[in-house]
Parts: sequence; structure tokens; C-alpha cells
Amino acid sequence: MSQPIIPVTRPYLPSREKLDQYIDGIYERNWLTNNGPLVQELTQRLEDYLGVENLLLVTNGTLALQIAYKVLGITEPVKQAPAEAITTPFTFIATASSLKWEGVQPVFADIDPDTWCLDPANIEAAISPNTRAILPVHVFGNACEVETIDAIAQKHKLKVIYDASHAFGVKYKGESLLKHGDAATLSFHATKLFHTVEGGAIIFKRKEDLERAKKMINFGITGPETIECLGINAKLNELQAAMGLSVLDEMEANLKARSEVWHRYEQSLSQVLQLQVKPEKLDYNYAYFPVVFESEEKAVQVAAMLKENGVLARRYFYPSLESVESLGAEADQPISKDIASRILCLPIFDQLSQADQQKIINFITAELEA
Ligand code: T4K
Repeated sequence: MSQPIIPVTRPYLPSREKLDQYIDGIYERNWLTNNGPLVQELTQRLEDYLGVENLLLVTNGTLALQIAYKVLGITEPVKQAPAEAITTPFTFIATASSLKWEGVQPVFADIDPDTWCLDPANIEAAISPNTRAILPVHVFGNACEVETIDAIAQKHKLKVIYDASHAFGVKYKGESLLKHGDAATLSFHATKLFHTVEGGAIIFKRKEDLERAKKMINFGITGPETIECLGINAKLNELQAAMGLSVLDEMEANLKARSEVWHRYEQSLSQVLQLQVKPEKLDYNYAYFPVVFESEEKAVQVAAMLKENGVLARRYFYPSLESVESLGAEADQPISKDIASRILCLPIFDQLSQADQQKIINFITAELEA
């Protein structure tokens, strides 16, 4: 008999009544996209919720990165050679492939073995005359060493874009983590803590950058007969905004449920597996529950055993990106490669029942004792 599958995550589905109310409004207004009222409402609500300014909604987290690169001028070649950006190899492919897609060469620097974020000590060695930017990732919602990274960037006159796709709502030292860098980007993909089915956002440090980005995401059009700059289509639409508003209305319950799942895992597994080390002054968002095993063999064995029992843990983020040929990286990144080979993300979502979670914990602990 086949058993129900427990996926690594399950999109948060808000109440139908709430979503229907927003959709009724869309039907009444007959306004579907191009900076509609729900997009404007969601922009304001997110700025308030996150405690940030200069937030721009866009089509997805990948385009959020690409627009940020364009606005901050890091895609411009340096003396006819491609610009470079220093980034982490331990992340989802979109972080680095979006650079390459825009003609910027990703240059990898290795991660910290405990936090799994870009190690600032490795950044300076990777800087060349072609470097225009640093692109760290708050991986799994953990905070990068923002003060040190921002200081390195200032010293070398580089832009900093934080890929904060996993860091929705995370606070560091009591303030939004998204306030660091010239820009920070979010992904609102269905699998994220907060989502708009597909979607994303950019939080700019400077208002003038926000204003330029607003034009760029609408083909550079600024009026019925004016096209001010080169642009693209990266707009969020009203149906996506309706989903976002409905999810945001229920954020508290979602976070509470995830926090309970996260803490139960931590209590049961922190003595037997390596967990991500976070700074003390971090208010976490319970977006992921990654664990690192003693060897790749063990991680793969546990993943296979869980799969046999209907549980889909995922090897986020495998492989370490310096091994992806299309990115054209040169050097090996041993720490990232090692962590990527031994990591598994365990199922975490608001609807994960305590009984199912206990099953997962029991499977893992039994396998570790075997
Ligand atoms: N930067 C970083 C650091 C990122 O992590 C991401 C995205 C980006 C940039 C780019 O942002 P976006 O352009 O995507 O907005 C997923 C997501 O597709 C991706 O958004 C996310 N990171 C990445 C970490 O995870 P996959 O390939 O693992 O997705 P998939 O389809 O295997 O789904 C994962 C699990 O979720 C499945 O086991 C089942 C469940 N699921 C998924 C979907 C789509 C559902 O139950 N229902 C669903 O509708 O990449």
C-alpha cells in the first residue's frame, strides 16, 4: 500500500474566503497588472511588516537579483573585460547563474564551516581589478557577517547585494537584516515562508535606485509616449499580490506552527547532528531545518531510507556551485564542497503534524544508531 508523501516543504495556502475577497476586488476593478492597487497595497504592507523602505515587488527572486545588478551598474564591463562579482558557492543555482546570465563572472569565495555563509576572510583574496560587487547569501535565513562585509565593500569601493531569498522577516540586532547592502533581494516562490506563488522583491538602500528600478521593470516606460531607459518586464500582477496579501494576513499562525516544528527538531537532533550556527542577536524565521551528517555516505543513506518511507528530505544545496560547468569557475571551494556533500534539509512547513515529524526523527535517530 502506498503511503502519503511528506515533502521537504508544502506551500502555505491561506483561507479561501480571504483570497476570494481580494479576487472579488480584482473582478470589480477589472485591473490585473501594471502596478495595480493590490500591488501597491502589498508593497506598503510589506514595508511596514519588514520595517524597511524602498521595496519594489518583482516577478521572481531571480529577476530581483538581475534588476538589482542593472540598477547598481555592476553588469558594465571593466575595460572591455566582463565584470566580476564575489559570491558563495553554497547556495541555490539562481544566485550565481543570474550573474553569468547578465554577463558578470561569478568568482567564488569559500564559506564559514559553522554558519555556511560567505566567510569575509576569503573575500579580499578574491578581489581583482574587475570586481564590481560582493553578492553574499543569508543562506537558510542565517545572517552573513554584515558589518565586516559592508566594511570590505567600502574599503574597495564595491557594491553589496545580499541575496536574502531565505531571510524574509529575519531580524539582526533588533532590525531587519534586509537593511544591509546597497540592495537585498527576496524570493516569494511558492516554497518560501512568505509567497506570492511566484514573485520577489528588492529592498534598495537609496530611493534614487528604487526610482530607476521602477522604470526598468516596466520596459523603461514612464508615460504613454515616453520611454526613458532600457528596461524589461519584471512586474508582479494583481493575482499574485492577492495571494501575497492573504498569506501576509496569516503570517503569525504560519510562523508559530513552523517555530514549533523547528524547535522539536532542534531538541531531538542537536546532540547527534551538526546544525547551522547563528549569531546570538538573530531573530530567526524558521524557514529551513538543515542538518549535516558525519559523511556523504551517511547523508545519502539517510535520504534514501527516508524516501523509502515516503519522506522527501532534500540535498539543499548540492552540488557546491564551483562544480557547475556553465558557471565557468576556476578554483575548488573545499569547505562548501564538504558541507554540500553531507547536508540534508528536513521537511518543515506549517501543516507538518507532530506524529509525522516524530516519525522522521525516529527514522533518522535509528539510522544513526545502526
Ligand atoms: N536565490 C536563492 C538563495 C534561492 O534559494 C532562490 C530560490 C532564488 C535565488 C531564486 O528565487 P526564485 O526565482 O525561485 O523566486 C525551490 C524553489 O523553486 C526555489 O524558488 C528556491 N530558491 C529553492 C531553494 O527551492 P526546487 O527545485 O527545490 O523546487 P521543487 O519544485 O523541487 O519544490 C520543492 C518541494 O516543494 C517539492 O518536494 C514539493 C514541494 N512543492 C513545490 C511546489 C512548487 C509543493 O508541494 N507544491 C508546489 O507548488 O527549488
